[in-house]
Amino acid sequence: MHIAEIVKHFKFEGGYAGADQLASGHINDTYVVVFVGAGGQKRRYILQRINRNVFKDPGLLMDNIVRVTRHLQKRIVENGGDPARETMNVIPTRGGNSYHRTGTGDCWRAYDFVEGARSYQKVEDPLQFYHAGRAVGRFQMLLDDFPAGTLHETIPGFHDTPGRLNVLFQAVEKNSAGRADLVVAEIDFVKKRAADTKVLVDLLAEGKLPLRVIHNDTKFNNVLIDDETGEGICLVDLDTVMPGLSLYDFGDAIRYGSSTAAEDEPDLSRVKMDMVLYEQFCRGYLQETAHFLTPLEIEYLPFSARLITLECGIRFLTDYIEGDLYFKTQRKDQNLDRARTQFKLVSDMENNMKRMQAIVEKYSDAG
Ligand code: GN1
Ligand code: MG
Repeated sequence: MHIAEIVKHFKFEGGYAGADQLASGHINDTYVVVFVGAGGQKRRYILQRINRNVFKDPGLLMDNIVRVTRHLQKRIVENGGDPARETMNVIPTRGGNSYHRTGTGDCWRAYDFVEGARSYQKVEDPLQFYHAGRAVGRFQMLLDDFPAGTLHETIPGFHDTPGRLNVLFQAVEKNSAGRADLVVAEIDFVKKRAADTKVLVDLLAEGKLPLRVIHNDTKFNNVLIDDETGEGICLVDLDTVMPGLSLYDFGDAIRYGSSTAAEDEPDLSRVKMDMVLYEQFCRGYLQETAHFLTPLEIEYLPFSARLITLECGIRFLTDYIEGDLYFKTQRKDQNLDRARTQFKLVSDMENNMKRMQAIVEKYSDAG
């Protein structure tokens, strides 16, 4: 595939001057493409190939993204913000579509590149995580009047945790890569927590928790941080924007950002739940959301971090057992390492539950 060919299909300004591939995502292929205008000025864009193994219907996915980013633009303008910077903006194709399909069926889409900002793989300073909390909270706040039920469920059952557990059990049963015997302890860890997997889906089914528009992938490296102010500008990676629970976004952000180590750290003695980071995220998140979240949503925030971390561990473990078919891997046992870090964090959170609850109470009272 030639990037120089793909870029011709998009409404980019200037002449194509090159592309760099970004290596961080587990799912799509991402490039930064550079264009140069007549006066020599550079303009950058994000170009991505959508992973068709994960996203079966790119049209529905892009429809979600276009509608949500339009809504964000409107609300940002109403609030006196800068819509070119505080949300991702889709660049259409020359034919006016939100994505380009090649002759071989690959699907590509493009965004404006937000200059003067970057994302980080790891939190470098607790204040950064406070700003990430504000960015995640603001995303939910700006979408609180969007009719969540009208969005497409592009990955059905994305946070159906009991469903994810069943898929794990099926993978163990099938043992297609012959790895199930290597992870008996991990499977046992999950089995002991099977009851937890039902808690939030049951509350949703009973109508006790509201369905909202959520991002579904609030890892710290999906928050753009302003180079000058250090503030969280906006969330990137909007592929999984779908209807869901606010709790999932909070939980996923804590899962990834509050860990003292990388998601795939092989040395578990380095993996811990950092309570200082947890507190900073809560402070930022609740500053933006305490006024509209329901009391039950607030009550379940600490639990959601534990649950989403367990769920992500279940997904990594399943993929390991199935022979690494879903998440990109760069080395042997990477998915197993990922699963193990998640389970270590779950244990840590279980031991810290009381403190995690007290911190949420502290910042929601002020809200
Ligand atoms: C995947 O796209 P990326 O790499 O940020 C995954 C998330 C997981 C995450 C774990 C569509 O996210 O659900 O939480 O990896 N995305 C999808 O790092 O499955
Ligand atoms: Mg993603």
